[in-house]
Amino acid sequence: MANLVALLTLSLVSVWLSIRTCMAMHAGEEKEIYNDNCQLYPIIRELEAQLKNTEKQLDDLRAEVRGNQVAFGASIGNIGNIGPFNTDITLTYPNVYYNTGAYNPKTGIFTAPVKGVYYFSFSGHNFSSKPMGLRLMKNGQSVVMVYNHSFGERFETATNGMTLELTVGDQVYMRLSTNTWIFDNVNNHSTFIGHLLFPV
Ligand SMILES: *[C@@H]1O[C@H](CO)[C@@H](O)[C@H](O)[C@H]1NC(C)=O
Ligand SMILES: *[C@@H]1O[C@H](CO)[C@@H](O)[C@H](O)[C@H]1NC(C)=O
Ligand SMILES: CC(=O)N[C@H]1CO[C@H](CO)[C@@H](O)[C@@H]1O
Repeated sequence: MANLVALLTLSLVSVWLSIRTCMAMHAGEEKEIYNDNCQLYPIIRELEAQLKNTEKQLDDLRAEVRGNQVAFGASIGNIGNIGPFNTDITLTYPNVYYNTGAYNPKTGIFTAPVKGVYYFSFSGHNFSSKPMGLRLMKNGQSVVMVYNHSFGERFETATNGMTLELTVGDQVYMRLSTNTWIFDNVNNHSTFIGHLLFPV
């Protein structure tokens, strides 16, 4: 759509330029000739008004496109173990790599600013002596999860993700399951990301 407006602007500018050229060519001539060839002042004024209007529409479009750019990516970072707790908890990922603002690093909650289709994914890391359970949540409902049973003495990373349609105000966040642990350090193994794919 922005291309279309750019094209329209370009054609208006070229018409306006050719009229200006015509006026310039006849500028020194008799008034009648000038009138014959270039009775164009009203047209120019009209075109200028249209051009201004087009510029305004272009600015509005730019603002709309900016509003439709939504993305964040964060990790738990250098915190160590989280859990186990005797209830599910919402995880926070305070180490923000990028955030258009819809993700709150203090609460760990992403709030959809526009209606659209979004993609979320997460990864969780731990030493597999104890289980790790992670759920991707939408408004209190579990969407997808990973759950790892304890498997002995080795490090494991589990990931999952999903495409979701959200309306304005929908909340997406991560929950750590009861009696499970998650771990992260300076290597940023445990991450949570989300992108708007397209508005609907
Ligand atoms: C997670 O990894 C840390 C560091 O290795 C370890 O201390 C902790 O016990 C692990 N947690 C689980 C649930 O395995
Ligand atoms: C993890 O994130 C921190 C903070 O952004 C950064 O300083 C560090 O280099 C990252 N670690 C890795 C392994 O990329
Ligand atoms: C961290 C952890 O518990 N990892 C385990 C996840 O589940 C698979 C399949 O049961 C195991 O192979 C991993 O050790």
